[in-house]
Amino acid sequence: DSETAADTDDHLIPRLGLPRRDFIKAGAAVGAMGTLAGCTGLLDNNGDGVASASDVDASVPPGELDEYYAFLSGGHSGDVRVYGVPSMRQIMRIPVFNYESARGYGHDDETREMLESAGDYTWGDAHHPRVSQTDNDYDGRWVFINDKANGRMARINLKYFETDAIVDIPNTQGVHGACARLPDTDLIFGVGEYRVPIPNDGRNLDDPDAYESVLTAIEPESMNVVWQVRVDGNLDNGDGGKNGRWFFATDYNSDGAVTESEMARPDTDYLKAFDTIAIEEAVENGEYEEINGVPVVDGTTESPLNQGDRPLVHYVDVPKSPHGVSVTPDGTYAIVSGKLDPTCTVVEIDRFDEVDDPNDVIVGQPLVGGGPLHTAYDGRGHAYTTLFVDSQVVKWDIEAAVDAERRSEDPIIEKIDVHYNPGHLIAAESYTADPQGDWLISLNKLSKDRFLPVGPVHPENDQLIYIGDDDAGMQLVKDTPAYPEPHDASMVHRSKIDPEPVYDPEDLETEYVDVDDTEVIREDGRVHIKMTSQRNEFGFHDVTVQEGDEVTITTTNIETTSDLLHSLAIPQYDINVKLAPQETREVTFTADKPGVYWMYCAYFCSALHLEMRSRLLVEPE
Ligand code: CUK
Ligand code: CUA
Repeated sequence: DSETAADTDDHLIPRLGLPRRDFIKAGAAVGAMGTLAGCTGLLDNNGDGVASASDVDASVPPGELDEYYAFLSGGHSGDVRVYGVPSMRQIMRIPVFNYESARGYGHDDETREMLESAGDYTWGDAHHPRVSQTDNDYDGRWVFINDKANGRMARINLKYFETDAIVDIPNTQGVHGACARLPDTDLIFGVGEYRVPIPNDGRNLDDPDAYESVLTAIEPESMNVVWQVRVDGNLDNGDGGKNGRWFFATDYNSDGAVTESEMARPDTDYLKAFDTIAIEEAVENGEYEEINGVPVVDGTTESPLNQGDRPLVHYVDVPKSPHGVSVTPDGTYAIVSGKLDPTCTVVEIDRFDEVDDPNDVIVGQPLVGGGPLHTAYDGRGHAYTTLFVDSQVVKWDIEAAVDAERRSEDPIIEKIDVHYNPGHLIAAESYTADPQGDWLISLNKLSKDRFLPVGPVHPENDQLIYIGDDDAGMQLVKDTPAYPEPHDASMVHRSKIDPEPVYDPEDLETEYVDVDDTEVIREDGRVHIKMTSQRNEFGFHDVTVQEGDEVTITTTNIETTSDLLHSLAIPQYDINVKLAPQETREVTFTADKPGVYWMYCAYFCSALHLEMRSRLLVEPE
C-alpha cells in the first residue's frame, strides 16, 4: 500500500494494477467502483472498504509530463491558456485577439495584418475554445475560439500552437457560443448574442423589434462565412449534435427586450434546434437574402421555411433564461442548464422528427439547484452541472432524470462545494463521444479568500476535481489561480496532439533567409534588410538607413535546436518579433526617428545573449 507514483507508470491510481483507463471502463462495466475495489482491496487504504480522498494523487513530479492538455479561454484577456492536467501547471499562453510581445504577436507584418484585416481591434473576449474532431474524437488539428466582444472567430493550429486565422463576421455583434458540427468538424458555428439592426448602419436605432441575431456557419479550412440564419429572440451558448445534422443554441431573451428586467420577465425562453441539413438545402435552393456578401436564411418563427414538416429551426420552450447547452456523449440528449430556474432540461434529439409539438422533445427536468449554468459528462451516464448561485457542482444521473417526475431531486447523486460561483466546468474529453471520466475542472468566477491578497483585483479559481471514483464521490484536489477570466475549456488527452518542435519553413509565408542570402536592398526610399539570427549575432552588425525610409527586415532564426529562440527587438520603434527555430518573420516600419537604435535579442539564448545586438543607424534627412 505504500507504493508511490514513481513506482508505477500510472501514478494517478497507484494502488491498482490496471491502466487507469481500463480501470474506469471496468468500473463502469460492473456498475460501481466499490465493487471493483471491494474485490481487490486495492483502493481501500484505511480498512473500511471505501476509498478515501488520499487515493487521489494529482501530483506530477518534476520532470514528468501531464496526461492531458487543457485549453482554457482567457475571456477579455483575449488569449487562450494551455494547462497540463492534473498538475494544473500553465504551460503556455496563445495570444488570439490581443497583442502580445513575448510571442511577437501583432508585432510582425503577418500577424499584424491578420489582426488589422479582422477589424483592427486591440482586444477581444474569448469564451469557448473547441478542439477539432474527426469521428467524434479529438484529431489534434485546431482549436476554434469566439470573440464575444467584436463578433469574430479565430483558429489556432496545434502544429505550432499559434493563431493562424481570424474572421470578422458580418451581420452580427457579439459572437458568444462557438462550436462545431460533428462528427468531423466540417462547420464551425458562431452564436450571435446581441440583437442589432441588420445591416447595423444607423437604421432602426431605437426600434428593438427590428433588431435580429444570427447563427453563423464558417468553413474551417478557409474560415469563410458560408451562411447565416436569422432567428427570433437572441442566442447565447451552443453545442453540436454528434451525427452531422443538429446544432443547438439557447436564447435568454425571447422577447427581444433591451433592459435587464424585461429580459428576465418571460417564464420560458427557448432552446433552438437548427436542422443544418435543411438549412443547407434552403441555401442551395436560393431561399435566402444576401446581406454583406453572406446568404442569410430566414429562421424566424413566421418564416415560410419554418412552416413545413422540415422546419429549419425548432423552438422549444425551456424555463427561464437558460444558459449552457451540451449534447451527451452518445448524442442522445441535449441538456440545457436553467440559470434563473433551478432545473436542467433534458431534450431527446431523435424526437424532433417524431413530435408535432416541439415541446414534446423534453423528456426530463431534474431539480439540480441554484443557478445551473453548464453541464459536462464522464461517459458513465452522469452529468455534472455548475450551480453559480449555490457555489456547487452537482452530479446527477441522466437516465434517472428521464425516468423521474419533472422537478424532482431524485436523480441527484451528490453535490460538492466549489470556491466560488462556478461558470463553466469541463471534464476530460467531455465534448467527444468518449469522455475519459477522470478529471473535471470547475472554472470559478470568484476566488475571494483562496489566495494571498493582491489588491482589489482577484484572480479566478480553477479547481481540479477527481470524478473517476463513483464510490468515493467527487474529490476536490487543488486550487489554481487564473488570470481573468477563463470561461470554457477543452481537455484533450496528450496522445491526440503532436506539435512540431521547430518550424517547417515550408509552412511559413515568408521566404527563409540563410547565411548566404543576407543582403540589404535599397530602392526609392525603401530598404529591405534580409538577415539571419543565431547564437550570438544577427546577420549584420549594423545597417544604415535614411530618415523617412520605409524599412522591411526579414529575419530567419537559423537554429535547428528546439527551444532556442531569439527575437528582434527595436526599441523606440515598438517592435519585438519572436523567432523560434527555423522561423522567418518580417517587420515593416518607417524610420522616422534619426539616431542610433540597438536592435537586440530579448530571449535569453546563450551566455552571450546580452552581446547579441546590432545597430540600426538612422541618418537625419
Ligand atoms: S459563457 Cu461564460 S460562464 Cu461565455 Cu459559455 Cu457561461
Ligand atoms: Cu538571441 Cu538572446
